[in-house]
Amino acid sequence: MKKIIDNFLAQVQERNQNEPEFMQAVTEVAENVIPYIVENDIYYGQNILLRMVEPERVVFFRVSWIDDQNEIQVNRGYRIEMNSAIGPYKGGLRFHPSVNLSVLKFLAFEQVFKNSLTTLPMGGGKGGSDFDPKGKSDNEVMRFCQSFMTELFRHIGPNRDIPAGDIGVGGREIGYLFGQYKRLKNEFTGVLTGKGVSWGGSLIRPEATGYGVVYFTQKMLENIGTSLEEKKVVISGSGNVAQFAAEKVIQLGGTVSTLSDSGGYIYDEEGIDSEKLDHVMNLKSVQRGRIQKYIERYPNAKFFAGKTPWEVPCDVALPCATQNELHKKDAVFLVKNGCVCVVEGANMPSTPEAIQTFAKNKVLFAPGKASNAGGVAVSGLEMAQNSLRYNWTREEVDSRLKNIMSEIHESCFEYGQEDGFVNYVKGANIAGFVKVADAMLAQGVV
Ligand code: NDP
Ligand code: 2IT
Repeated sequence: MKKIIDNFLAQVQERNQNEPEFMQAVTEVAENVIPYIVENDIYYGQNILLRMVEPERVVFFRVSWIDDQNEIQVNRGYRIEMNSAIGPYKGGLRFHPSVNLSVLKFLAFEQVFKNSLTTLPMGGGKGGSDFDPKGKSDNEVMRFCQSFMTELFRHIGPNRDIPAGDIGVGGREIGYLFGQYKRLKNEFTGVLTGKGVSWGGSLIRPEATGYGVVYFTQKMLENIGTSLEEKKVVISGSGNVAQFAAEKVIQLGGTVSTLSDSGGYIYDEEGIDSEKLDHVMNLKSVQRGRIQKYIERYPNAKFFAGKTPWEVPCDVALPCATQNELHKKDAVFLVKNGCVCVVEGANMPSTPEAIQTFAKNKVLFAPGKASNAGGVAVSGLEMAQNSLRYNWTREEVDSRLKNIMSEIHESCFEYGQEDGFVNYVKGANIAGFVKVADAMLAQGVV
């Protein structure tokens, strides 16, 4: 079996030189899915995984725009249309200087499995730019978004490809992107998700990823006979996902001790309660400031520059910032300090060596493609509401989100059994694969 997997990965590597993040995501899937393919006659000999690692289409374009000093700036824009077997391409846009083809291909590849797990009819895609919104004025961000959409609009559509937010793309950016799409097409359609509620957005979409992560955590803990109540929770990031994960942990009686950004982490031993979290939300999302400023308002808390929060003792860890932010040494710290459950809010935040460390030590571990699927799931519900030309209430959307997270947990449970333990990585990869592979087989050689 190892030889089959190695041969497959060598073939993919040969075609995708200098794409380490993409290879990392493919390797994890191949290790779980190839043994399953070999065991199951209908998939064997169909080169199905080789087809799945090749994007259906990649769009790569120039984005020129004029900054506030009247200088012409040039960025790169991308959209990876990975797989449309079970629905139109769906996935976020990331604006961050680290964006490149490898990062977006790993995200698009994971999105295919994640969207399949949601039970909703969505294919997988991802896009973005190396544009850095940090330190830019609202007008600069608007001009960038308008220029970006002036090319992207011809490739997307409500039945073709439906982008949304990700790192660096929130409500403000979705607004500018939507406005430009509408001008260019002269059509008001649900072409993007994460829209404002007064112009086609869904209630609970901003909260959905973070809430979903915590609903999934609840299910994992329930399964070992415990709950989030009185648990100490360490969270990284302080953006959209981290903020609403923290909000839900607090609502469910857990204590949130840390939050972070690319400058370092804050540790508040007394716990970040809802009033303090409101302050963080204002600091990060309104003032667009640094998390370090938290200690000016709450001087009992400490700031650790340039560090990640995994050295803080906890019961539950929720990495919610970015890829490869939790390494083997961090996993060793978490195990040593008694952490029982790690649930990914970000996409691929744990390195393969960290995941192995969790597995070896029987720490419950959920991969982002399962545990952070609540965001894209509510995007799917936003698309459904747009098609119906109707809006569901908060309670309706939240209850559907809870059900979806519970069903994803069930799928991981069904496909991830291993010696009386649930291997959520294996469960998510196989359950996500089966639905897409069956659709691809039914649709012929595509
Ligand atoms: P935001 O832009 O709102 O926040 C990102 C957070 O992560 C910020 O605190 C940011 O710090 C930190 N961060 C980003 N890049 C780095 C880096 N290279 N090193 C250290 N810290 C970093 O993004 P989201 O909260 O939306 O996304 C967070 C993660 O969740 C990403 O992995 C994303 O793909 C994933 N995700 C998002 C979903 C969504 O619906 N938004 C859905 C599913 C997954 P700083 O402010 O200093 O940059
Ligand atoms: O990684 C993700 O799932 C997202 N950024 C959300 C994608 C979406 O289409 O809502």
